[in-house]
Amino acid sequence: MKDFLWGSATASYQCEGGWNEGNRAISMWDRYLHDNHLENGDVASDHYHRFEEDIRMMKEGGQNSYRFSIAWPRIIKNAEGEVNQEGVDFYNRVIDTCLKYDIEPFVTIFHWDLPDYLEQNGGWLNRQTTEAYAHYAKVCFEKFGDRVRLWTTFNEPRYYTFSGYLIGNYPPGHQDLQETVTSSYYMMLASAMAVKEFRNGGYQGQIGIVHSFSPIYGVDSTVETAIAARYAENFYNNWILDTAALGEIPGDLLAELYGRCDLSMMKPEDLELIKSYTVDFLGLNYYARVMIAPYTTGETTLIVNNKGKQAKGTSQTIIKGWFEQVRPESSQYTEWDTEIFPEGLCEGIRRVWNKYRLPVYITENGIGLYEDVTVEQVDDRQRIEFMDSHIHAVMQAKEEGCDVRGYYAWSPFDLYSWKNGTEKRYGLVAIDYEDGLKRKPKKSYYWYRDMIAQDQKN
Ligand code: BGP
Repeated sequence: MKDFLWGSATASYQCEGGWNEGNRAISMWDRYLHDNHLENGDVASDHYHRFEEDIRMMKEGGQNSYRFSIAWPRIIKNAEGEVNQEGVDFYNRVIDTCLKYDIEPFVTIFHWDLPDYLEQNGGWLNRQTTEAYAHYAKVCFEKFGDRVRLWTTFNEPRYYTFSGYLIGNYPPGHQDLQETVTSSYYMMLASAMAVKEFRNGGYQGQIGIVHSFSPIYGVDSTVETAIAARYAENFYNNWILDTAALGEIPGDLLAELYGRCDLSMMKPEDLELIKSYTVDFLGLNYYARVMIAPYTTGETTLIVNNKGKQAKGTSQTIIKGWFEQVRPESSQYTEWDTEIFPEGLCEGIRRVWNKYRLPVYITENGIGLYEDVTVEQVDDRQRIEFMDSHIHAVMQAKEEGCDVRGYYAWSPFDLYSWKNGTEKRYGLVAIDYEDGLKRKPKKSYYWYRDMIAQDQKN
């Protein structure tokens, strides 16, 4: 299919390494992982030094776009907003390499690596971070806007704030509804501020936002389940998508939060700005759906657990009075407890397209697996099957008339998985961390290349 973007996606902290090179400031993840002696991304995939080889492999793998994020701590040195030229030079090289290989750069401005100097000052709980972000976004547009045509303000603000402030498994590791609401709000405000900078600067191209998208399915067709599903839609999806695309925080969500939280940070002039500066497109990261039932769990106030591989079958979200997540037992699950449900991607695109009528990109989709990468070629047929079924779902939605413009595999090569480290592998290309970070294409790499070639013939 001509013009369709076939690519793969990374995030700066997860692949670059070079954490103390190029005059880079410390990020909140450096501090958190170092202080807690957890596996970190100090070296990661060493993309900082090997991006040329990695991008060349994307080209040789038939891909025509690369989604990556800019590390804020590489670009802005300190709270005063001083620009780090070495960081700018690095991303100039990355972008120019993409263009040399005819690869469309698709740039995420923020993929979770907040500079530590801002985190120490309250991070996303502090309104000043929105101003700092707007300044940083403007610097990105000014420095790279002559060559980049596709921007997104944030990667997965919901996942980021829920993990950091509700579940507490990401830094800063809190469990507090008020903080979840405040940080979410400031991120969405900051997103609108970046869109404003982008529009006012008259840059080429388009700007969107990337959402961690879980289409909600009810267990049955009762009224109670429909009401629970609405709560879940607000909780998982609407507060990001409605706010970014329609310029409105869902009213029924605000009504629910009103008694429980202090909403005084939501100033009329902010809401005006959010209303005026909506996005051009939506990026959806799809890993799985969420199935819910009405809340029946007695005294539980809030359970959001995501224990990952150690506790397969125990991940669950329950919000008192709203809904509880249900595990469809007949489904298949990955080793990391993610349901495999490709139909949800097609249905999800339909819903998003019908509701917002904005172009959609599938900005992440992939499967995390344990793999022995010492072999000559990793035979990752499970990944091929996963991608094949999900790409079919995307194409079906497209054939039905949904405006889907691209698909990005997560990820082009193995990289650091937040908190899981390097044993959870997503790459089309294997990285042998024990053997000089050698790159070796997996079977899926060639499968993806051939699939793209076939599609481009049509
Ligand atoms: C998304 C993030 C990515 C990536 C992916 C896989 O939520 O945008 O950064 O990490 O999920 O998640 P994980 O590495 O936790 O399996």
